[in-house]
Amino acid sequence: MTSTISWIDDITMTELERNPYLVYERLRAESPLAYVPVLGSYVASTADICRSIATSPDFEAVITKAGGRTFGHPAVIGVNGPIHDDLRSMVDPALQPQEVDRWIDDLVRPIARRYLSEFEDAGRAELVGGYCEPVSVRALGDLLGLKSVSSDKLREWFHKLSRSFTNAGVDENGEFTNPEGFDEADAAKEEIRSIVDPLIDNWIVNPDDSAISHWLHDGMPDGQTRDRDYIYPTLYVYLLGAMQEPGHAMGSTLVGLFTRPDQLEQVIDEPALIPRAISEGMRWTSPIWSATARISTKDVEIAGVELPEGSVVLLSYGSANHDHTVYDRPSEYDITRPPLPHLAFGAGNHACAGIYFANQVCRIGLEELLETIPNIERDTSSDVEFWGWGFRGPTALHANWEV
Ligand code: 261
Repeated sequence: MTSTISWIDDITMTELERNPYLVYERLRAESPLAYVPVLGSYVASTADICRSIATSPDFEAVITKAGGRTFGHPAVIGVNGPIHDDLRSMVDPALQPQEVDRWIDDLVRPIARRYLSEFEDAGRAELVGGYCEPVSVRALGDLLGLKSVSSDKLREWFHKLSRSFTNAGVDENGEFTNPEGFDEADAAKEEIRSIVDPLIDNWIVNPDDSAISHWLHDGMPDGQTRDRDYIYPTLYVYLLGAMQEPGHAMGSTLVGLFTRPDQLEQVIDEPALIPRAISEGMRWTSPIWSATARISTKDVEIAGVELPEGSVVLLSYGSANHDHTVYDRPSEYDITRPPLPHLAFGAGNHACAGIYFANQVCRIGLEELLETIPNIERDTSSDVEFWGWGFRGPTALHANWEV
């Protein structure tokens, strides 16, 4: 038996986190369903393979190894069958479009205006930390019932959970190469429990309109509530992805628009184009770039690769959304491209539950920003840096305008 040393064996977490696009362009071309040693699992990188695995009866959901280490069990993204059905029945009601439409404007618009008022007269701002992230966490935090937790604290939590969840590097024995990378999230989870446990104690006896209160009570027999240990892993899913990703989506959409000043001007003149701009932003830099996985429930052959039962496959939707067989010039942000569906919210029975809510938060956030500061420009004295392989978005976005 001979073994071939491949460039795939040399992929590092650092290069994926800095810029996964070059590596993944080559994976799509040469090995679209590849075993990647540093990740300790298979990776699906094309639109076709991601979609077929996400919707296949021969696979079910599984949480990634670092994800499971971070969230514990049962997290909604990593369970199947009756537990998944129950967790979806717990989170879905508040996220239904006709429900969201009743309160989304009253929830998000005042939040957006409040953060804008902090810098609109300054003529300059760093929009990721000063606007996109605070609007994202405050909207969801208020919905969940975490009004007493500051936006800065919610931001700190998602950053710590995010770095831990994507601390995926393993050695040749499958052991984490950076076990200390989980420490900050372990500490954050302790802090989360110290703050949320007393809120739960109160919601058990005094239910209110907050989402977490509904998670505890809805669908339970009279006088019973869901166990908090059963709810926490899914709350961590929210405190990471649902807190972080609308902010990533707003930030990436703005960076994309700044690469096309003509299109930015069009969107400012015609705010009805904002949903199109957001959809293209999420295709261009998908916030959940490679954070979910499936496991084969039998031996299967996909794209010429024999996968034994029990093979874990990471769904790299951020790569699928740059598949040149689907999108022309995929690395360009362009709101005029044909509005083909993308995979930023996944597919199949584990597709995102918050798709409508997240889109509305982003829409209202960008409507308020562009209406208040229609002469906004990117501050070109510094470059925009993106970071992340599991989750991806701009780390900072400096803008300025005449006041
Ligand atoms: C709300 C979605 O959150 C996540 C999605 C995928 C991985 C981790 C998450 O927290």
